[in-house]
Amino acid sequence: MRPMKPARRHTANVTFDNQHPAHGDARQELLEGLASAQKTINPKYFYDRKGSELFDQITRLPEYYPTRTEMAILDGCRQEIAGYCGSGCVLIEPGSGSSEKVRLLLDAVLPAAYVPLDISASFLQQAALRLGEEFPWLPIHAVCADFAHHRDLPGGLPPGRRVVFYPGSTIGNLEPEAAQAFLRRLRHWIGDDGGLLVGVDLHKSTERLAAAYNDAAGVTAEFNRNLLHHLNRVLGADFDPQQFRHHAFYDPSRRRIEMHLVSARAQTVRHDRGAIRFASGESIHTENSYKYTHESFAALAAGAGLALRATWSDDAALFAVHYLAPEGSAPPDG
Ligand code: SAH
Ligand code: AVI
Repeated sequence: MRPMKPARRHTANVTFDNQHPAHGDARQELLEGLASAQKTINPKYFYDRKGSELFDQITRLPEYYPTRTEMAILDGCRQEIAGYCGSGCVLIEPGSGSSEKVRLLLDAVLPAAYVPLDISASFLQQAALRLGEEFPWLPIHAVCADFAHHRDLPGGLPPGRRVVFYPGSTIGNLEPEAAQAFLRRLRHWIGDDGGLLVGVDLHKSTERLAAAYNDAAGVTAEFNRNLLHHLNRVLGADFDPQQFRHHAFYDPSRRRIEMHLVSARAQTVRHDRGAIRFASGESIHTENSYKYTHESFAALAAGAGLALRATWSDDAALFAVHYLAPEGSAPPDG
């Protein structure tokens, strides 16, 4: 990844604000993770341009039920959801990716503005421009940033009730304590009168979950290994992705999918400031994807000062969409 200078670009109803973190921050974080006893990389590093494209392919795989299930829920309940959001709100989406899901809500919610927030700069910019052409009435303020670093909402947004749209169970990629801290931050973003529409993947059979992260076409494996190409660019390293095997499994006791890259042999990877040694079979832990029940998610949200106002799910109870509001705040019609 080449470092990108902060930039602001305008195209009709779309602005693009590039606040991508500096290259040096990423280097330090990555090297620290690779120096720990269990080598670990933050899953946000999946999302270079190629990683965002591969994730898009994952969302269309037969085994990966979350995307189509959540889209069906949003599609079926959009009017009810709009009632909670309230028209004229400012809709903010952390981890917006292709901004595919928000399309299902826009004509019902009629927000005053949409703020897609993502770490994958060129993918975000292109997605925002496409959305802007499709919805010319909608002001779009795209912000490329690491959402974990933003204590406050990006500046320069229009006034209006803040509603955060956080679909895809992206919250599941955070450790529960970090997820709760992030919800607390979102609670701060939305103020006392805002809301949060969040998509959560549900705990279910180990077989179903393991299949979703071990697709027959091998796209998830490619997504996992693509991380090493990203690392090669950031660290000036010589990882050979073919020397690492994709490994994903569900741990029902912790209710999480774990993804790893397992070294196929003993090997030394060089980077521009040193070397990293791998024993045969040693892994880099690349992602956790936590699954929740309605109760465990409600408890997580309560710890962040947010109360469940509504829950929508599919008949097979694969996925849930929750509307949360600050505890003690008035209901939408109150
Ligand atoms: N919301 C979309 C995409 C989910 S994939 C959907 O529901 O399908 C997760 C998205 O979050 C990716 O687009 C990725 O680039 C983004 N992302 C992950 N970690 C991030 C971080 N720390 N800051 C900003 N964006 C992040
Ligand atoms: C973005 N996130 C919610 C996906 C997930 O299911 O945890 C990322 C992913 N990893 C492998 N497949 C999809």
